[in-house]
Amino acid sequence: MRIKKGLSTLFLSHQNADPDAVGSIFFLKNRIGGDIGLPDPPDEVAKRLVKYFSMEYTLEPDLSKYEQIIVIDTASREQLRPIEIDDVEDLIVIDHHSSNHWKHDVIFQKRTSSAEIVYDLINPEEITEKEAVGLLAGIMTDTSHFRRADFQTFRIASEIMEKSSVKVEQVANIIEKERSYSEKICRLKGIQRSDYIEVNGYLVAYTRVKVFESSVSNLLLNVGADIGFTGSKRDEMFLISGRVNASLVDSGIDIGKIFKDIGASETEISGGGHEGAAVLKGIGDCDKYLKKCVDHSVDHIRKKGLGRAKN
Ligand SMILES: [Mn+2]
Repeated sequence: MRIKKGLSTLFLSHQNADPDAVGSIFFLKNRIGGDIGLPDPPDEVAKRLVKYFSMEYTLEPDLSKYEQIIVIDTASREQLRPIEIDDVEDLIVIDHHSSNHWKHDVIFQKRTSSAEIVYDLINPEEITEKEAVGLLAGIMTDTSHFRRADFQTFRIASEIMEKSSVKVEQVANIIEKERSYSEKICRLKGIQRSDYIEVNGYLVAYTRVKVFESSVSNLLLNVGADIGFTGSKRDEMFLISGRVNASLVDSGIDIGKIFKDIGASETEISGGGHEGAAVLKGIGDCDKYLKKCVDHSVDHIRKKGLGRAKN
């Protein structure tokens, strides 16, 4: 399984595409050419990148038109829905999520971002400013601004900066615009409506908002929760964003796996992501699944025998 130049190529990535997805696709598309398809519009931060790149994508790609399909930063085919993909011969999956469960061969590496994998795949001698911003944006957002970075992250970030003269601040200025008024309101309401339970000294907080679920889950951790869940519902659908702080991740709590397990037990639900950040979504009652998320994480804390003094 090799990426081939000269074939008509379609790039795909996951629902609610993040800067790692968009930045990695932009770079690879620049190098080998092709079209971009997404299941739904990108997340708020990735939208800023799309605008900066003047990147075009389609929400309803015709898969039969292409000789080669490259799926990036996507742990499972469920995360491409409503785009349905068969096991076509020239399907290439590039991913770094430990929850990856494609049955297909995957260019998988345990890296902190997909941007690092595509950079190493191409190993470019030169890199344009936009490419550099895209890759660095993916690396920075997937590592929480280098907090989860390892030595390979820094090697690649350093090479990209050396080859492009792009600095971290320039990327930060693009991806860190002031929060919109509606996001600020959602964050305030999220805190207002939040509740929490305590288990063995750990705080599990949960709340509901209409949008900006991941922003509100991050906020729950910022204000002191060890685990945060933010649910939203739209018509029949619900979406829950989950976050776990670094110390619980180090103790073996993996919210990506917890969500994947919940998703695997029911047909209308899918879940996945990273150890510290993941999404559960599907058709069903949001409150019921919020409670399920809380119950599962409490079980995991208890089963692992984790405990902490309340000081
Ligand atoms: Mn990623």
